[in-house]
Amino acid sequence: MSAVATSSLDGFSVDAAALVDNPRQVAGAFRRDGLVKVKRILPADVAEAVCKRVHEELASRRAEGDSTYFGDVYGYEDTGQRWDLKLRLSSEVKDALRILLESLQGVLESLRPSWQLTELAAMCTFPADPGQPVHADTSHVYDQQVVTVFVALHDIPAERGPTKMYPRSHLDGELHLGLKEVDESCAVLCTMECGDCVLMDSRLLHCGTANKSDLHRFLFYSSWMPPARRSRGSTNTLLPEYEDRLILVQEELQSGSHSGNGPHGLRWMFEAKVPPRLVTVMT
Ligand SMILES: O=C(O)CCC(=O)C(=O)O
Ligand SMILES: [Fe+2]
Repeated sequence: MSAVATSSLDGFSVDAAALVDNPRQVAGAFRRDGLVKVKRILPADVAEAVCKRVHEELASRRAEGDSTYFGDVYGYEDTGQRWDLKLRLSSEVKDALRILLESLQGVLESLRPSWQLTELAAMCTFPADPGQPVHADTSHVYDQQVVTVFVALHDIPAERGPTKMYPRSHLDGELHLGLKEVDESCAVLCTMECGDCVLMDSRLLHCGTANKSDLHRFLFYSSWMPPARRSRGSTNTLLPEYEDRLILVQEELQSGSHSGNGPHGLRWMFEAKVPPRLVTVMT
């Protein structure tokens, strides 16, 4: 990590309750800054269950040696300290997604009317991972907004390799074209407690920092893009069976039904476009 002081993440943070009470305001801040940290969006036991699942899947996928289950993270898998593990929709992952989407639906709705799952994975680092170069996951010129939700599956203090982000860099053409350098004094280190998350616009400049601790660092992440558009770049860490299948749509409530909780009487569904149906994820 750079010796230059980083800015505080506090100015980009909200409590989970604010997402439900003021979704448009949070969406506005996200549009402007390219990131929002949400404190305690997942209960610790739900995050810990996903963490356990990631440990198990990572061990078995590595033993199998099948690269289908791993995303491309700048070749760091070669050193064995960084693994981008594609996840199945196990019961632990579904529980976590359902709770995340319940809180996030108002913000997502404020940004766009519908979304499609484009990544579902865990970014895992181990002690001595050197960290990544600063990058954007998608192009600010060619790609539409993709929202990535990074969830801490345990506490992530500075030495355990949190993600570093550069607020407002997602819309800065000169930065993206390499016409100027990132300003380290504006960077924020996304330290988190178990169950916190950071929403990131995938065009934002960011990097995983070095894991200087003697512990693993696991981030559970999902990314959402406008439906039926292929994203490019590294934003496609998704098992093939889920590609182009899982969408979030607004549905008019049946008259007399009061079960929906989105604004304007709309309700978010998580459904498969083709069988098998996975509506149960959101219900
Ligand atoms: O490890 C992290 O914190 C971020 C990972 C990342 O940005 C990537 O692999 O594209
Ligand atoms: Fe990235």
